[in-house]
Amino acid sequence: MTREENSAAQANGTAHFDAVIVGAGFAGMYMLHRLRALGLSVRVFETGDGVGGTWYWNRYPGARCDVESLEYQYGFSDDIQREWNWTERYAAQPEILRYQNYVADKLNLRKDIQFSTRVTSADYDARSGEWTVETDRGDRVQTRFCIMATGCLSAARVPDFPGVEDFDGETYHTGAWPHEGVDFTGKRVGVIGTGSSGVQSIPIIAEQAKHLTVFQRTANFTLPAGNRPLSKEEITASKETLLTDRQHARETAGGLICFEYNEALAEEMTPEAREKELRERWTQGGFAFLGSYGDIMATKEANDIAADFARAQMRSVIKDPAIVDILLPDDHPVGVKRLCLDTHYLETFNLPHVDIVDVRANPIERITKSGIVSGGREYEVDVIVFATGFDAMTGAILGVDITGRDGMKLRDKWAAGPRTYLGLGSAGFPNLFFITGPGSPSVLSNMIVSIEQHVDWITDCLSRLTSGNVRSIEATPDAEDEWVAHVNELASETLYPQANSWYMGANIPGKPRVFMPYTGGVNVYGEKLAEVAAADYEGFRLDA
Ligand code: NA7
Repeated sequence: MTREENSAAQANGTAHFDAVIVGAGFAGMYMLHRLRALGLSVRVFETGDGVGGTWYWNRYPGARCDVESLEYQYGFSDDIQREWNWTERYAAQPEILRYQNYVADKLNLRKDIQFSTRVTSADYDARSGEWTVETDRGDRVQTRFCIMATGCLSAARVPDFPGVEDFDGETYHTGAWPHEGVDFTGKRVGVIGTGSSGVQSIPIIAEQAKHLTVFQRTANFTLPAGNRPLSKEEITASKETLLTDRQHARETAGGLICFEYNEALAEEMTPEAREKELRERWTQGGFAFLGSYGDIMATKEANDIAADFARAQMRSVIKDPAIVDILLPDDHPVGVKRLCLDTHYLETFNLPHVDIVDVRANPIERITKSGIVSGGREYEVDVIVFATGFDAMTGAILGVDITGRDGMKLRDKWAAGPRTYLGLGSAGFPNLFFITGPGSPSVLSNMIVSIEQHVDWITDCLSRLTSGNVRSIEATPDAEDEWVAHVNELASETLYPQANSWYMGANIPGKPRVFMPYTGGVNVYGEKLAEVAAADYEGFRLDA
């Protein structure tokens, strides 16, 4: 926009920025920091009244990251990593949110963030090459670059149960938890959902509730988190190596260095060696288990060995054989739905005041004034907790009405599933970027590593555009088609598509079944990003 156009826009009440960022979680915060350093004018819009994204909203009891805290932190700043001390192997939500607020203070980020504001639409005007962004607060701003830092698990979703509005008691969703907390003391509680949020919150809710009924649709593999306080020695040692560790993490498939993948194939190992590997990794806790041998996610036979081992461990904790039958997963390979890290989850079902209802066998029919009906029986409760997950990966992006070139709606373009080039951009939507978008490693990796990878790439790209007199960048349809096909092909070589997971959009009735993340690994993906940039953004069209 020329100076004259900018003045005219301001006279019309339309502010202009070089870049608008949607969302102030880990991605939006770092993106803002990098773009300000480039000298760009930036405005961040954030729905919450504080920074944090996922960690701002998910305040349910027991909320904790399933990636170790020493790896789940920014790696771009030596100062930040030296000043901040984590206390536990896996950080709890309040500690992560404190960290994000500390970073926001340190980098003075808030002055460019408009809180309590939801972006409602973004429209591209090909003539001016500008996006017009509107919000639910009546803002209307123009920007050259629009960056969706909206997160992969941020559109919380309550299933469309008939009668849900008739319920007389309290209802909560784990992903939009009240800031003042919830006291379950003396109450009959129903929790619907047994993904990570259910698995983390159920043991703590059970400590307070008079009675707890858990409604489970899919039995999940849970394995011990092995959480513990971090020692002073571990913290000190991590500070010496964090920046090199982060580089090292980018060279791994998962963006993690807390464990290594065993490359030997299951059939190349003796049964004793496999058992030893599985047991050690199970005891270590966390996702190391999935690295027990090289083909665990590739063949059913190899996966079955690990799944049987996991079921045996789980079975040993549960006392009642009838509950074993409900809690043990048997309809999907281990690891193809997100593994849930367990802290006293399975033991909770040994308590006399905790019941589990199999809603796969008896689906929830309706919610009444006083409870939940499944299998023709009403379970009376005072409180319902929906731990029912998110419209993952695309929900928050498509929650904004995005219109690109020639009036094309992103919602229409993605009606049969998301289409991106590299998970970063989509043909027909110039200068629009997604951070950790569908088609990138995102949720299959350490999110902070993937966020930094994308933010660094976008920053270099914008630097190239603004200094090189390039007005716009846009994925070409051919490059996008090839990338979508490549992502699908890689996924089809794994066991991932064999489960009804949110990775596949399968948790939302009517959502297209497409495996959304890139399974090739952060390392391979990073090489591709670097090649594309080195070839002057090959696969993108640059217009002067
Ligand atoms: P998830 O993992 O999507 O879990 C949601 C749970 O809710 C899961 O058990 C679902 O069963 C269940 N669900 C969803 N809809 C229904 C209906 N209609 N009836 C019964 N049960 C239902 O979300 P979380 O918040 O736990 O975790 C999200 C991610 O955050 C997690 O993977 C980590 O990466 C961190 P389903 O399995 O679909 O049969």
